Amino acid sequence: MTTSNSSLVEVVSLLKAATKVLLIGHVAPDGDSLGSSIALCRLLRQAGKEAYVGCLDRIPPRYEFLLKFSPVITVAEDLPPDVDFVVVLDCGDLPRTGLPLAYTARQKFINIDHHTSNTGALGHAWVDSTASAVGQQVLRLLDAADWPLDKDTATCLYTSLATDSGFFRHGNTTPTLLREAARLLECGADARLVVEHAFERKSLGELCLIQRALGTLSLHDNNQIALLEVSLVDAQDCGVQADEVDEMVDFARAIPDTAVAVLLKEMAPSVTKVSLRSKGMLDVSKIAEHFGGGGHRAAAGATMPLSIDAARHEIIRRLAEVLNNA
Ligand SMILES: [Mn+2]
Repeated sequence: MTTSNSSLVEVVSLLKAATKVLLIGHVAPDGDSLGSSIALCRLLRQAGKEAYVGCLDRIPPRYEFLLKFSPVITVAEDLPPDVDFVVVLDCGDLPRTGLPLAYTARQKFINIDHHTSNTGALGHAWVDSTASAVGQQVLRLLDAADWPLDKDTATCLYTSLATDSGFFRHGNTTPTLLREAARLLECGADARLVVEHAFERKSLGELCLIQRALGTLSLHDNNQIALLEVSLVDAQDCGVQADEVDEMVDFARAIPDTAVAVLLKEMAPSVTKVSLRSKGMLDVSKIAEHFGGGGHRAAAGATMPLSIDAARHEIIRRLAEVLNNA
């Protein structure tokens, strides 16, 4: 799926006509899902609407600074019972929002997303896989709606653009992304605040877990695959939630001449999350989809109903198959 201007126009007119809206991203929230939801909430409130942000999963400490820009509903009981639309941002499938089935069953949906794996099946969908972050889509939306951009909303959108591009390091760092980030800075976005919290911050526990995870580094298939692991025991010992260490996969990707970096996180004895990063050659979203997940060409992930040992075996086997047939 790529950009469709008609869906942008449709989404703008639906939101302009709405009076009460809930914004929600995905579980295991990141800077894009939170930054874009909070930014859109602020824009809708400034346009005189009743708008709420929901996030029914733990917000990682590095993104807590965003809460000063808007309150966030964190328990399902506090969700507004009847809204004109639930706007789902940065994911396309309802289970990923964490919303209870009893709640979603009676809602209408707008979906704003940039994942290639999104088929556009959720409500009024605006899927633009050319966008590097949903924050860019929100920026286009506010222009199309002719809504003003204040400095705090700009900071939320800057968080979204910066985090989804790995602070302007990943392959999705396009000229457009940089121009739009510059526009956000011109509007007063506090880039230093975002960098300090969302990028530089590392708790003692996180450093302890990185130390342990680096000890698990293994190379496979003629060094084409670099793999790191976080066990449940190590995460618990260090007092860190496994969802806080996703960027650890960058250590594996740093090794020259590897084709793909893998991070395995043991979430429960037979639940393992896998994060995949490629250097461009390999489309890892295809690998993730094979295991029921999704993502982007260079960054993707899946949750596997397997022990960490079984997940390691499956992932290496699948990657080797694809790499050797490329
Ligand atoms: Mn995103």
